[in-house]
Amino acid sequence: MIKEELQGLVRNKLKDYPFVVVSNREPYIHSWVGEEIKCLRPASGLTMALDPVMQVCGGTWIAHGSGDADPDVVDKEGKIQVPVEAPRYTLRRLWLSKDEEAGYYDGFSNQALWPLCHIVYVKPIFRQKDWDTYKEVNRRFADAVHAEIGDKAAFVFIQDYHLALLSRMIKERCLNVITAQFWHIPWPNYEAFRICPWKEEILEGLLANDLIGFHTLYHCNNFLETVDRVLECRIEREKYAIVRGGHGTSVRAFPISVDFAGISDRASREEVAGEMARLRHEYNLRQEFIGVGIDRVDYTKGIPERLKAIDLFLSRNPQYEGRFTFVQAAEPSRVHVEEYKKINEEVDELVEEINWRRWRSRWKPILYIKEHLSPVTLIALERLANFCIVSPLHDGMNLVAKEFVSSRIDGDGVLILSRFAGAAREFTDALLINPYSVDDIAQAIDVAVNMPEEERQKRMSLMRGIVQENDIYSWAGNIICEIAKFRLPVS
Ligand code: GDG
Repeated sequence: MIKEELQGLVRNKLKDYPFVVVSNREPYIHSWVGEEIKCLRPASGLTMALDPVMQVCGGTWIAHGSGDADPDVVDKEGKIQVPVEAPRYTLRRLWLSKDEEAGYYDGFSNQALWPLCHIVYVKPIFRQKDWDTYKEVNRRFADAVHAEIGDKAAFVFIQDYHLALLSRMIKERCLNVITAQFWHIPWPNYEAFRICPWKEEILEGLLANDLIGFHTLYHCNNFLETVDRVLECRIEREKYAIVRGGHGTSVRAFPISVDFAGISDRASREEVAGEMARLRHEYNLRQEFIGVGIDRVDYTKGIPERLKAIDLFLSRNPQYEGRFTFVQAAEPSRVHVEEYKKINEEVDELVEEINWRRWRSRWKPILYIKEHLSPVTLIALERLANFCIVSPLHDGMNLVAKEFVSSRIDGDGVLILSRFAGAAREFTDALLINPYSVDDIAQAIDVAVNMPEEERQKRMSLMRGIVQENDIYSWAGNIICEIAKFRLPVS
């Protein structure tokens, strides 16, 4: 879908009703750098995907203001027009105290719900205090939504697992509102979910929505099954709907995507060519084979397994020594959480150990770039690579896979992709791997570096076709069409 079509759809379907997006993470962060304020884009799949949609739809995005310069650039209601250089929508920032952040974000969201939903054998931690803070912060978001729309009829689009109780709280405050929620991470099976001490409240909170979206039908089925086992309700399986207390919630799969045309266009620009030259020069990236991985440093992303696979590949194929470099771009995230400190240390040590054992003269097998990179640098890295490894142990979708494909305007490059990423459902032409098997990843690297050009081009062309057809605008368009089916509220 093209942007203009989405614009038309929004006008036609949502009419003049206010459209409000709510998420924990904000799409733009203002930070002090010396005497200057800089505006950054966070490394987050959710914000990367939704920002282009909001730029087309307009409206208000309510999110936690997390930058140290955020309060310095907003008006008295916490609002700023973004993108700053060419404003298209309003960002309304909500402020959280350190204790609120610790309990709601680091605590319940990231130490309980995140591991609970991903099932990668990291034990969820359920603390009563974190849960209480999570509820309190959800209430604060509901107050912010109420302050934004009052009693006006409106559509509210809630994002992710940080705000599971929000829809219910909004509906207690605002009478004329339709809410939809998109759950960006996997929904686990009932056996995994049942250990949550507050499972009933979470499900009741979610069922206040008129529509709930997941990336895959598999997650929708897990959700229906969980609700069926936990709550008194009617499941209408053929309609993918749940009725509880007279209120109906539709459950649908909407595989998220990226701005294919925007990325492809950017990839063809001079600034990306310049950045590719800079990277080659600065990091001495002149080897015959370049691999790339781009991730937030998270224990779900399978980074250690991938690095061990590079090591195994080189042990089995010593002829590639000096001819092969793997670039791992890694942005630290959730650094206050213990498990994230551990994964950071594990990756640091692994890179150091493999490079120490294998280096020769100016060559090291792994180039580890542990910093926030600009979108131009990320596209340049993707274009430089012969192959990209996306190896999460479990992932709702994984946008890096789709960004890699979108940036390959040359139609070349091989994608090595985890079977346990939502993206694997669409990318059957990637080299699909079991990310728990180092051997499997090493074999896929072997296949990637030996794949004939014709086959690479064929596979890449099929994958590009898929993202082009199902881009982020069609994702948003499909959700908007679904939301608009509900009784439009009366102003
Ligand atoms: C959640 C779900 C789902 C990475 N490093 C930098 C940077 N990134 C960008 C990537 C990509 C995004 O961050 C990461 O997106 P993912 O989809 O891989 O993962 P999560 O953040 O875990 O997202 C996931 C997603 O929500 C959307 O629904 O796909 O399954 O877990 O866009 O390019 N961006 C910048 N600098 C970096 O250094 N600017």
